[in-house]
Amino acid sequence: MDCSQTLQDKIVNRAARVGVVGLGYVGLPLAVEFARVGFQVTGIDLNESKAARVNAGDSYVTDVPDEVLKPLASAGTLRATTDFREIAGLDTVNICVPTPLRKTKDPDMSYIVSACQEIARHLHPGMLIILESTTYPGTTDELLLPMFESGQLRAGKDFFLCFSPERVDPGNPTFQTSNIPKVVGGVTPKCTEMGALFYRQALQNVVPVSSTQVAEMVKLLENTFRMINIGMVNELAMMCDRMGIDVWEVIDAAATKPFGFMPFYPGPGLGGHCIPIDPFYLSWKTRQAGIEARFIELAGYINGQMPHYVVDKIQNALNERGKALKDAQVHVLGVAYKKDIDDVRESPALDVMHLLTRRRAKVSYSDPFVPELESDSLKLRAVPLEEAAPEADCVVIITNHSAFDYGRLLEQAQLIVDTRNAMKGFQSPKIVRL
Ligand code: SAJ
Repeated sequence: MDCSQTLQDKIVNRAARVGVVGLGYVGLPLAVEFARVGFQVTGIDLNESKAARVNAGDSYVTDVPDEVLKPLASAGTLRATTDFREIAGLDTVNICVPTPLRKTKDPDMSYIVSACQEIARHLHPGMLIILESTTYPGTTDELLLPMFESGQLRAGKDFFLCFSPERVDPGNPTFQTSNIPKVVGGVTPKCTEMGALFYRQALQNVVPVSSTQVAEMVKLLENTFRMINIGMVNELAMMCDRMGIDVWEVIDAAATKPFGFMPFYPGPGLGGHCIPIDPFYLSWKTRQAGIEARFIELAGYINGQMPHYVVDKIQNALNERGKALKDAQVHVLGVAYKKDIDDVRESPALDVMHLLTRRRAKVSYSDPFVPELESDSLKLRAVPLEEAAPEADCVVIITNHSAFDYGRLLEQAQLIVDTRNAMKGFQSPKIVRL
């Protein structure tokens, strides 16, 4: 029997030994989904403490509650290790490692390359390998395939290679890994079939596409779409501000259009490890092909300007009240990159806090999800809002967590700069909106 039939049987019978490399906010939920439907899953991560916490059933990913992880860890259906040699005993491997940008805005492929070097070392006939990390179109065929075909094994015959974009929306109460449609494209049609068969065992809706490039590009379209529209609405906010028009009212009224419109909202800048970053994987690749991705560059510039715009707004608001920004006590409300999560990666709050410090303001913060914060010269512990609000010359709302009591804030604060329209419904001369 050829190895594809063997692998298909193992997948359908749940006998395939599943591996996930990278146990972050993408990898851990994925590993859990396959363990929940009865696969023996091995998570592989460089980080000893992550592996130990998974094996103890102690989740560090908001979307994976302990009560879900613990039974799987105790039963041994999901176990974690730092030992890449375990790949030799696996039938499938999903690669869910970070794809950051270098300072030069070029893709940093080092995590993918080192994971694939380990996989190539232990590659054996009958394996299915799927890259999930967001990357430029062509990565799977141009970078991974040669690494895996360096020996005698050939894709589509001896092993199967696909790309499938991760679409995790951290903190989304409705859409989680199991019910988010899963796009998958293979190096060959047989690879696509194998990848789709694999995902169908644990996920509700699988969307096969004709190639790895299409699957890679799908993800970049999705996130570039968001980044550019956020940039456009940030620019609109600056226009409306200059013309004395309430941009929030404009957007809410435009959103009544039942077709052909999707609301995006201005904010203090673009945070997270995807939206501010992924589009630059696309612009980097298109530049190699001699095409300038001007929309991406422009939106990147505008979104990058928003922290400066917010600090100017704080300075002007203090000015109008006869206070200088220098030596003013500015309290930041919410430092995570978006509401109701604990992740501060690329958070615009960090940029705002650095800029305030550079302009000699005294900075403190409250965030129920982030007890302490360390970023370059910033080293702060969260302060309860009840304590900080009455003492601050200005409170700036950067992340509109649901847990904050905005009515109480209005009673206590002298001045509120609101970058998220969190004070919607309150009218007061104390409130300055984007
Ligand atoms: N933001 C705005 N205005 C908006 C929407 C978002 O300023 O109208 C800001 C947010 O505050 C945040 C950043 O943009 O700082 C990113 O927000 P996000 O809602 O895109 O959240 P992410 O990056 O956690 O998740 C996104 C996913 N979100 C949605 O589809 C709603 C999705 O695009 C991807 O699955 C995910 O990135 C990813 O991993 O690629």
